[in-house]
Amino acid sequence: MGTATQVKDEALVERLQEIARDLRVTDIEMLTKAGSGHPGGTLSAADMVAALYFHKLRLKPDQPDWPDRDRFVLSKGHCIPIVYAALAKRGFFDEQQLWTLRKFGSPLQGHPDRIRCPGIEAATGSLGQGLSMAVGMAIAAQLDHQPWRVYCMVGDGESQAGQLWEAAMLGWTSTRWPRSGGTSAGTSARSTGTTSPRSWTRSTRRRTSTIAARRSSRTR
Ligand SMILES: Cc1ncc(C[n+]2csc(CCOP(=O)(O)OP(=O)(O)O)c2C)c(N)n1
Repeated sequence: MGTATQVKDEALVERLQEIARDLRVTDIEMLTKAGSGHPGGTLSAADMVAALYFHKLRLKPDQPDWPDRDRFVLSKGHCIPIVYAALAKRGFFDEQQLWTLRKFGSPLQGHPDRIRCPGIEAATGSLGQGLSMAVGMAIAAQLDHQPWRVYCMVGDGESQAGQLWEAAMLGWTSTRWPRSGGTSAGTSARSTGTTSPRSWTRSTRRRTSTIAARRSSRTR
């Protein structure tokens, strides 16, 4: 049984590697045609983008706003061309659109446009903000007892932004909020605390102002 699973996984990995290779080629062609962009960050994201769009994410390309879809937030928004390549390959829009990257009036801009480009969940590009949006979406799903999941990709340089740490803290804390009735958010089994979002906000505010007061007394 172990061997059979292994073979199946190898076939999947091989298929995803092939897709990632195609995405890389498309990415470089797009950037070359546009005459600008971020080859390093886009190429390094290819494997994960292939795994997300061709294995993990539950999506309906003909219905980009399907309410139960999984969400993907590319926090390092400057790397969006590799996602455009994946979206076109999945059928969210015509592949010919790819050659309009960064052109005036195109829905495929150098940073993602949630309103104009199908399949985009968040307008990102100002580094450090995407995880906050993703955590907000995940909390919304959790509070509404929705089954969809949220994935977020951040850059290693971007990880130095303090806002990311704050978003991670909020995400972790939200797994401790109690859920009334529903069990669908995936984290409900881990729900052990008795904190409600409102009382959590109050106590965090108190803790934050205590830390700020301590800091200012140290600097005096
Ligand atoms: C708040 C903010 N500061 C600066 C930039 C400019 N900027 C664009 S890409 C980049 C480097 C990002 O590095 P990393 O997060 O490691 O991403 P990768 O190397 O994967 O492209 C910077 C500083 C920005 N987009 N947002």
